[in-house]
Amino acid sequence: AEITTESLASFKEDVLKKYPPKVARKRSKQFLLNEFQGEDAPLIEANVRTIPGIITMRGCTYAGCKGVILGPTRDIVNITHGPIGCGFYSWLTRRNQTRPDTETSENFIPYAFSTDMNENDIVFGGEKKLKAAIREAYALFKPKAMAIFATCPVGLIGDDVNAVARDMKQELNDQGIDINIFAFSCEGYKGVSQSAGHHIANNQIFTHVVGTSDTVVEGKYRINMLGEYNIGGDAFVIEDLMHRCGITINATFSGNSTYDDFARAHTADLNCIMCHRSINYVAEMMEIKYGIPWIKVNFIGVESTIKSMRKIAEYFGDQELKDKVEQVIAEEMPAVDAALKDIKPRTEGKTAMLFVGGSRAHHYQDLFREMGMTTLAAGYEFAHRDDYEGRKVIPSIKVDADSRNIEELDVHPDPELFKPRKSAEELKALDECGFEFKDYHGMMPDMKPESLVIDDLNQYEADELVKKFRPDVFCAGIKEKFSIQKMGIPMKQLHSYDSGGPYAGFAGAINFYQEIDRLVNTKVWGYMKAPWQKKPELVASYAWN
Ligand code: CFN
Ligand code: HCA
Repeated sequence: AEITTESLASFKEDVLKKYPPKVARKRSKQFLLNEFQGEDAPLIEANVRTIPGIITMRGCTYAGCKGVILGPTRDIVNITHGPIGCGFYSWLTRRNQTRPDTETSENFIPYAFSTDMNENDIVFGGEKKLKAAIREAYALFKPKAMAIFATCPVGLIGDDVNAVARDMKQELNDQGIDINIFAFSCEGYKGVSQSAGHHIANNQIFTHVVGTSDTVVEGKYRINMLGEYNIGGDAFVIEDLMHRCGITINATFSGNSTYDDFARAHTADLNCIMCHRSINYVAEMMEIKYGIPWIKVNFIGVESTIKSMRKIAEYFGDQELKDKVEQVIAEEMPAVDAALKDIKPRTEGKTAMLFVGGSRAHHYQDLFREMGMTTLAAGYEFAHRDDYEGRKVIPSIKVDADSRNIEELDVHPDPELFKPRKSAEELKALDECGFEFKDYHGMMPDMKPESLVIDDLNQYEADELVKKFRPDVFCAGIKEKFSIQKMGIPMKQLHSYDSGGPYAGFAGAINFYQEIDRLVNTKVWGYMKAPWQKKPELVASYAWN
């Protein structure tokens, strides 16, 4: 169909017609034509249960906790308490890259640790097996920390992972071993999606690890990079940019991260949040407890990268830093301009659809915009309303500035070393200074009016979207990849980046431009039909020969 306001608007109607009335009513609230006008954001229902029977794109709570937040950490032994599939399918599939900082530093990421529960454990309980696994893993690897993750059957049979973690920490500590062991009740069914898993991971990391180390990483401008998971090496590009600007990264959550990163996170001057959806909870808690302000950054897209670098410089306020940032930007831009000049004549005017996770379906629109491409439809799998609409429109989730009582908190035995980074008054002033520290634009205000915004897209709707509008590229995950390609549409995975990346920063943007150019201009999609499917008489001639 031709892409017009009318055809996009009527799409919703057509799709919903196929559902039973009750399902249609529910789905219709998660499905809208974007007409974002400042404060009058249209309401979208998000973070609600998927209707059983619908083939959702979503993953589970365990995936969000173990796979996403803790998975990229190098030196914590992450033990999955569950059937082997849970551990196996969350093992390195996310393409989070690692680079140990010394030859001797630990890296357990190449291992999948699992209790491999079977029928016996389900019937008689699996706690003993879990304890044995912890003893065995300690004997083999001597890690400084272990994390236990509950899967669906664990919750159903009632194994208490938290009690096991407590007991085993005690047992090993009693032997004079310095180890931290903590558990996550992140059973897959616990929430409606990965999102609940993020929250559980944030809470436990904050409770058990953040603030437990005295190490201070020296530097003039010291930040934590939150919500950047180093997929395809993105974090390496960002680290390089920060390094060249003279900015020190004190901790990352959690791309290529270490236990010590988390433990000393409370000593940074500023928290920069890349993926708000997955890590806002830790940032919020660090602000309340340690007085560390947080700001949103986005290193996907050249414009966003520049904006983010300037925002960090402006926070610190030093002219020296501002100059350095401008210098780094100036060094990077010629290559970006050259790449755009090359590819844009071939990408301008093309169309994209993005249905990914909880932040990328928004962030990657910037890259497409830079290439002159239009996003026709987009949505998250599991983000919340604030990610769609922009934080500003939901004041209830904003920390009430007056409730910050950081001065009264006994933060650390050495108050000189660990005094709150900012006082409650200073934080309040930052909130109110209008410098866009906290505010960010959600997906909807950044998208063209009259584009489709669909939450928790499912397979039927994805098929219909592609059949009707035939975008030049469709972006989603591995489950969508082949059904889309079979319809003759190029498909780019924005989770794992297929085998590509990095796409962050300037170097990453250039990579992305070039890959998308190749993808949307290749002729291969014209060969979807075999010659004899187009010309049946060929069958006869082949048979004859
Ligand atoms: S790396 Fe992140 S950027 S953490 Fe999150 S919301 Fe997932 S694993 Mo897949 S690619 Fe995706 Fe985001 Fe944040 Fe990744 S868009 S779904 S849970 N996600
Ligand atoms: C997850 C991880 C995932 C899955 C990606 C995909 C990832 O949700 O458990 O569906 O292709 O990025 O690896 O989001």
